[in-house]
Amino acid sequence: MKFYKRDFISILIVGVVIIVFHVLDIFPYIAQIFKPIQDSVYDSIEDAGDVFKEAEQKGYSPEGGFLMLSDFETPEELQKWRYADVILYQSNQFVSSGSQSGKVEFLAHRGDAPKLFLQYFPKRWSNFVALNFEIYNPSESKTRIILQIKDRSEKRFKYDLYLEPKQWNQYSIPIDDMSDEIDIKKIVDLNFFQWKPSQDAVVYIDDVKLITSQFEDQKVYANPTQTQQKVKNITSQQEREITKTNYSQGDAVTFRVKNPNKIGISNTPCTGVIEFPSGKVYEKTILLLKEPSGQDIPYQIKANTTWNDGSFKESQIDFQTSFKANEDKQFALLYGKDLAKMNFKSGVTIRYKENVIQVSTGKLRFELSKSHFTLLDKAWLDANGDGYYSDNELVSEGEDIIMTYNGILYQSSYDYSTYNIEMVEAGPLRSTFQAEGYLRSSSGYDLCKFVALITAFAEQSFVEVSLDFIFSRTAPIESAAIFVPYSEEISQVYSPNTGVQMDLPVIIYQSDIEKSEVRNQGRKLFFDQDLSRWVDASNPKGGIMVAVKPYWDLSQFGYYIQEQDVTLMLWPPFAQEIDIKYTLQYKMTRNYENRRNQDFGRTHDILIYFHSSDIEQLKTTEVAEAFLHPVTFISQ
Ligand SMILES: [Ca+2]
Ligand SMILES: [Ca+2]
Repeated sequence: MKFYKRDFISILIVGVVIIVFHVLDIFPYIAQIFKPIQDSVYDSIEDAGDVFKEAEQKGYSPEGGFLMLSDFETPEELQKWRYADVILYQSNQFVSSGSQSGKVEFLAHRGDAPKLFLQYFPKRWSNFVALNFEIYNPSESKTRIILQIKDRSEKRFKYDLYLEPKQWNQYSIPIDDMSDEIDIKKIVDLNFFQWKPSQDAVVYIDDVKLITSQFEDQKVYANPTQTQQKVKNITSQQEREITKTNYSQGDAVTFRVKNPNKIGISNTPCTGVIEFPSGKVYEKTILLLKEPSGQDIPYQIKANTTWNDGSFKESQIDFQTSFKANEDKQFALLYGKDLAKMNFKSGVTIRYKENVIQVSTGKLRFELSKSHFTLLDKAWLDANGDGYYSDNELVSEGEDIIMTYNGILYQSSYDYSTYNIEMVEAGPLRSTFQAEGYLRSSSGYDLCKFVALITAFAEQSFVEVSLDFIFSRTAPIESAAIFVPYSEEISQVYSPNTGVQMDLPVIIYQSDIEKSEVRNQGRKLFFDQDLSRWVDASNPKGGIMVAVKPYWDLSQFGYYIQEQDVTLMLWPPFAQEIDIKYTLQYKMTRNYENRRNQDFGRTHDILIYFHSSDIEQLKTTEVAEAFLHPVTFISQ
């Protein structure tokens, strides 16, 4: 099948990129030069999978966005460093992360420059955005240390570190700044030294790492001092806004985005495709996205197609912005070398753990199981906004896709053998994972294949799930459902066209075109209109909204809500059996309003939104409508 092939190729490409970048490039290099500690850190270099897994456990976290060069946690760490007129110990006296740091004594009156060299690191730094490290100065006065980085041709990048007394000094030095002076693909020396010190000096060093654009530190950095002008505080709130707005008016692509809804929508994720002229925008070209007001806003961009010279042609851009009712806004994307780069921290954090992939958006944290598909295996909503996800903020656990055929349940959660999950897109504003497997019975029989794209957005507490069911044989299905448990007790259910329901359980069901009904406690209420494509189940403290866009052109669907779960009935059991293979062949509309992952041939787009108290349904309505009727891009 066409889709399957493309799908397979994209996974293959992602796989190859990961292997090429992380294994061929960095790992063997480290393995080769890491001789003294190779055995303890990288056990089996032959097997890429093992190395990757092993490395994840040892703090090499490409997905977390950093390569730890030295954290001083083990005695072997000291072997990573070489020193001249310096004494280096492991110490737990002042520690910035973990339980150990490196205590460094620079000895006076020996050589001109007591020096500490890092011996093992990748030479290619172009894949990273900054060198991060922290130094504690225990003395009473400011201490000066010099960071020096050399490339193969002995060119030097020097950087004065004026360490504030009695505190950790946190540095994040942009690789871009180094690239003006040295070749960042051929770094051979990284050292810290003092120049002709008049007395011995002690400092503590920790957490030396190279970070990628995916890196997000939870800690708030201390303000860099005035003298450290090149130091970029990558995690401050201001950085998320604008750092520099001085740009020379030059090349730009303008485009308009329209909100088709009769209500205003705030901070809605916008995804669209824009086209650049030939020879203008390359991977490293600095771009600034301007709101109509002139303000710079964060964006995420990738080329879908390129011109012959490799410059970006059709490119997908993601950002978030607010619209008034039916508003149509014009944006400008400026490019050119005179622009000052805008820096913003990644809003979506991804951590690979042993059994799950953990995704945090700043509002919602969820886990995707690595062993079987339970949609969001667990989800937490930071309801009190304190930046932590506490146990009592767990909102859902153990979701499932369930179909029934011949009276037997087939569930996504039963497939432990063919199931696979991959990250297919990652960025500061949006990250997407692809899961696939089979709907399987408890006795191990498969009904159909499923592919799901799960998309998370920075600072949002909703997740989009695009689903595709692939049937290789005819099977009259009795029902198809998404089961979403909610951790708190649900006390009311709202769906716009059928009103508020207080008695649970309740079935809200569209039986035919412009015919819907509400069933609870043996009663049936009929409505002469289509059931709305979203439902909210809540209590006074919070709730869960589920919305669906079915791309199969069938009128029946519904919701079944019990006290602690919401079931989205993609095909309700009250309707007749349905031959989905036939449906997928002849009853599909391919008119996708969703521009996200637009090449994906889906049967359904689903939104799961967790929220805190919203009795008026204001924000919930906004989120639902923006999902069902997303903003449209109008190119000029
Ligand atoms: Ca440490
Ligand atoms: Ca919290």
